[in-house]
Amino acid sequence: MSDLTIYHHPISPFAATVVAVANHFNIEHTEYRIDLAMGVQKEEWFLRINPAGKIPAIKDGDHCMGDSIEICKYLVESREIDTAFFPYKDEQKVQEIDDLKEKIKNLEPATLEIAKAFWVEPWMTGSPFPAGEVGDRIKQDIYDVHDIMEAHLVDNGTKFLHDDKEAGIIDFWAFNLIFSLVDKNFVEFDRWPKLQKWFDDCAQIQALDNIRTRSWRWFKFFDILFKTVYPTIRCLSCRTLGVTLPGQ
Ligand SMILES: N[C@@H](CCC(=O)N[C@@H](CS)C(=O)NCC(=O)O)C(=O)O
Repeated sequence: MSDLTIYHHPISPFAATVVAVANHFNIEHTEYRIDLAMGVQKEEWFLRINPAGKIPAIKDGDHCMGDSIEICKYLVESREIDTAFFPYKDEQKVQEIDDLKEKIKNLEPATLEIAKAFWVEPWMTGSPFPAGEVGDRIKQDIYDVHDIMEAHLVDNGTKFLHDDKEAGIIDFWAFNLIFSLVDKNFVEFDRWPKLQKWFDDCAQIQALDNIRTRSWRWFKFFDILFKTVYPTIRCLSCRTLGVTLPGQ
């Protein structure tokens, strides 16, 4: 058995990034699913692995850490995989990669906000979908990041975000976040042709295609759970108690 354990949840785009990178570089590992709905990420044993109480996290022998990009950097460096994916020996390139991440850092909160507002909350709590201006406002944050990525691809003239031939650490991270929204039809690329092309190129990479397919299956499973099982339970328990919840 491998000494590396990746703590994840199958519909977390951040965890998907780490699993995809481990698979891309054939890094032997074991996956451990954290039940986020049950709050396992806040249990004491897990907080010892990642004090932030979030997935992804890893335990590699005695070394524990969290944060998707930091984990990916660590995996590549500790296994001495010195490629354009993350050329850790080249200080200037590492700085460029960090600057790029900084430039599009809003991708993280914007993705979480859309997933929460358009998926988790409506299906889990029965609250209404954000429609019209409210919905547009929530999507605007991600579209601002799309603008930045489109401009970066045009200026850089590269196929991927920081290299022309090989997808890199930021491509893996950004692709996983973006497909989690694209596949649920929450966002589209009509106004961003370069970004669309970048997305299609990333989608050809085997490890990314595999994790996307797996996430999609789990998404369908949770969709059924949220759309049918939870509302039925809510409806039955409300009838029993004689109360009406918003959205019913
Ligand atoms: N910056 C972190 C974000 C990780 C994150 O937000 N993970 C979410 C799942 S998608 C989580 O664990 N949420 C549980 C919680 O906040 O209780 C990363 O890149 O790893």
